[in-house]
Amino acid sequence: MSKKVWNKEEVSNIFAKPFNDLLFEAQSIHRTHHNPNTIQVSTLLSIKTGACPEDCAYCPQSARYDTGLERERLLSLDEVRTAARNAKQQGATRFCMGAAWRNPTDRNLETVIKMIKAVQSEKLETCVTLGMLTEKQSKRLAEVGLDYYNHNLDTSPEFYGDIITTRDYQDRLDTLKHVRESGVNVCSGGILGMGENRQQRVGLLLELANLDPQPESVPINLLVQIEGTPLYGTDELDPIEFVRMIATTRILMPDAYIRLSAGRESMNDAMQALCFHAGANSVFFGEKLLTAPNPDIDQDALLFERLGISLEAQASH
Ligand code: SAM
Ligand code: DTB
Ligand code: SF4
Repeated sequence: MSKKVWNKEEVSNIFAKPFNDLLFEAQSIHRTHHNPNTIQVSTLLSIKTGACPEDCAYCPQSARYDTGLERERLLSLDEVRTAARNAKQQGATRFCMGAAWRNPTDRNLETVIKMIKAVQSEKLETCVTLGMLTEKQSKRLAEVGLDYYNHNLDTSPEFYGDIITTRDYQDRLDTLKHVRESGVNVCSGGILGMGENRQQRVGLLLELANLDPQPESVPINLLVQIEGTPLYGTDELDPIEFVRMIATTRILMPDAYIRLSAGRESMNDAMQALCFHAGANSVFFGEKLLTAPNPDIDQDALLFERLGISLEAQASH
């Protein structure tokens, strides 16, 4: 069967449905493809922080903005191992390592591969986000058994140039193609609350949903506003609009894990509960994302208990 190709009008119509219809449809699809009462948990670790040459207007790690962030050297294998053990103990099934690079050098990649192997031996799924990858680098990651590569499209092609000028949309699509063709699972999503309009949110979803095959994992981030970045002071997004985004993502990509990613610190419990009802079924666990704060584990555990949500079982490999 050939894959459905979504068009702008169809996606806009779903996004704009009456809220109750939208949530009902999203929840109905969600429960035919996933257990509605479990959530997958990943933990993030920044293995190389700050001093990034790129100019992503949201990012505290860009060298171009004074955000007060300390530049850090690449973490040691021991530091990675300790963090992975903690994550596992706290219930994470996947460990995601991020580096503030435009792209890794081949030498960087070999260092990260040692880290991936250390995480694998803790019996966790592995994910890395290192910037752009060549075809050869993707194959190398596939060879060592990396489970997921995260590379976000971030926003629609139309709005992209307002946010990043140091690499273009096609570069991102090329990296995703290399990852897909190498056999590593694709994790790709975007950020809301950057001053984009509804059509631009639809534009991001259109790009993601029309990837063939669709990403296995789709992180939807709410901008964490960091003082010193160009997007600091952007008007806050209407929470209802954010929930609509999650529901539309679920309808368009029924099999994907949809991760309620950055920005949970600024959401109240009711908004997060609505996001889970709309089809989000993954979060980042732990006090820190890469550099920005995240709810603490106890607070999340309490929320999940109140919602009757349990954590997806840890991988047996
Ligand atoms: N440097 C690599 C890259 O950009 O591909 C990997 C790390 S980068 C920090 C990973 C993702 O984090 C970005 O693509 C963006 O979607 C997200 N991100 C960064 N800063 C953010 C912020 N302030 N709020 C929300 N999401 C953010
Ligand atoms: C993603 O979409 N969100 C995560 C992960 N992929 C790498 C990163 C969020 C970063 C938030 C800002 C910070 O912690 O510096
Ligand atoms: Fe660098 Fe990634 Fe931040 Fe962009 S999002 S400035 S590439 S660390």
